[in-house]
Amino acid sequence: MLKIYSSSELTPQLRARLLQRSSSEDREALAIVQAILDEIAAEGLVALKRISERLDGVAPDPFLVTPEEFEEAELALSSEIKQAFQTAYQNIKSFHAFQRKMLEDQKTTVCTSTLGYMYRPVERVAVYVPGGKAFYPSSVLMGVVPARIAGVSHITLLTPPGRDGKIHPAVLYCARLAGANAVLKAGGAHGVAAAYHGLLTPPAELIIGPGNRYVTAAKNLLASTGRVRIDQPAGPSEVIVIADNTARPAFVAADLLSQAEHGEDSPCILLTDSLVLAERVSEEIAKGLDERPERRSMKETSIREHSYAVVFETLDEAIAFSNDYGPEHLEIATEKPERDLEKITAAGSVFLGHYAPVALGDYFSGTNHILPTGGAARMFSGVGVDTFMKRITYQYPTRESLRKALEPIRIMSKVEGLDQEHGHSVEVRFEGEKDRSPSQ
Ligand code: HSO
Ligand code: ZN
Repeated sequence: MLKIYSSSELTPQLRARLLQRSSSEDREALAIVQAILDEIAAEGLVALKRISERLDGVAPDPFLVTPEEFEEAELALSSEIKQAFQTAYQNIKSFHAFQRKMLEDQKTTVCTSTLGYMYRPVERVAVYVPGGKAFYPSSVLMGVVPARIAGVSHITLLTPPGRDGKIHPAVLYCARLAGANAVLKAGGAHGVAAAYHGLLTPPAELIIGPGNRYVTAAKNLLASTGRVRIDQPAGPSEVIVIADNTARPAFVAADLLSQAEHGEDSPCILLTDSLVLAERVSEEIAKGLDERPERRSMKETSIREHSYAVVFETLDEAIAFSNDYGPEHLEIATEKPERDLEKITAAGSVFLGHYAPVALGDYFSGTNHILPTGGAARMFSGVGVDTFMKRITYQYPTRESLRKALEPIRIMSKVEGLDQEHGHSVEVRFEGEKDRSPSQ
C-alpha cells in the first residue's frame, strides 16, 4: 500500500524528489485574484456584494454576524459539543498564556547605555477560517486565542458563508468563546480584500489563517504591498512519523491516515530503521482503508501518490532527512523520543511518544495547529502569541555613554558620507567642550 524505499536506493536525485513539494507559485490564482482585489479596491462594498453573489451564491445582509445569530448558534449546539470546545479552549488559552510570559519586556546595559526591548500587539488583525465544504471551528480557537492573549484590540474572523448565507454554529460559538470582535461572512480573495480595506471592520494590519489557493494568492499579493503582514504560506497538510521497532504499526498507520483525511495531496511519510515496521504499517494502512471507508478515494490518493516510507540504517539518518524536509507535523514514535527531539532542527510541531497522535494537537492539547507547510517549517514558526506582536527596541543613554560613541560615530559616519548631519547630531551635544577626554 505504502511505497517503501530503502536508504541504499536514495540517490541524490531520488532524495531531492522525495523532499520536494508541489510548487506553490500559482500564477493562475494570482491573476484571478488580482482582478478581484482591483475590483474591491475600486468599488468597495458594491464589489464585495457582487463578487460574493457570484462566487458564494449569496451576498449576506448584513455581512457581519449579528448578536441574534450568535445566540441562535449557541442554542443550536448540544451541551456536549460546547463542553468539548470549551475544554480545548481552556487548554489552548493556558499554553498560549504561558507563551506570553516568554515575551517579557527586557533591558540590559551595553557600553553604559540602557538598551531594551518591549513587545506590543498588532492592533487590528483578521483571522481567516475556511468554510463552505470543510469548516474548522478548532481553527477559530487556534487563530483567535493567541491574538486575544497578545492583546490585539480588534480581531475580525473572516469566513465564507454557506449558500444559505449562514456560518456553521460551532464556528460562531468558538468565535464568541475565543473573543473575536466581529465575524465577517466573506471568504476567498474578496473576504481577504474586505478585511484589508476595512470595508466593514477596522482595516487589518495582519491577516493570518489557512485558506484555499485564492485566499493564499490574495494574502501573498496584499503582503507584497508591504502594508500588511501575513503568516506563513498554507499548503497541503503533511506529517512525518519517525518510528523505531517500539512503535505500534496500527498507531502509526492511523496517524498517517488521519493526515490523508485532509486531502488527496497530503504527504504522509514514515521514516524508520525497521523494515518490518514499515511493512506492517503498510498492511495496517490497507486494513484501515477497508475498515474506515469514508473518504476512501481521497485517503488512498494521498497515500499512493504523495506518501512513502524510507527505511534507514539508523534513526539519526531518518532525523537528518526529516530536518531537510521540514514537516508541518512530526511524530517521534521511538524508544527515547526526548533524546531524538534534541536533534530536530526544523518542524512545525512535534509529537513525542506512542500516545501523541497529531489529532491531539489539532484539537485539544493546547499547542497551535496553524503551522508552516511545504517546507516552510525550515524558516517559519507556527502561529503563536508572538505572531500577533511586534518587538520594539529602545535605548536610554547617559551623557557619558554618548560621549564614548562620539569618536567612533564621527569616523563611521564619515565612511558612509553622512558625517554632515549624522556626525553633527552627536557632536552638537558636546560643542564647547575643550577637553574631549571620555571622562567628561
Ligand atoms: N491538521 C490541520 C488542523 C486540523 N485538523 C483542524 C483537524 N482540524 C492542520 O494543522
Ligand atoms: Zn488535522
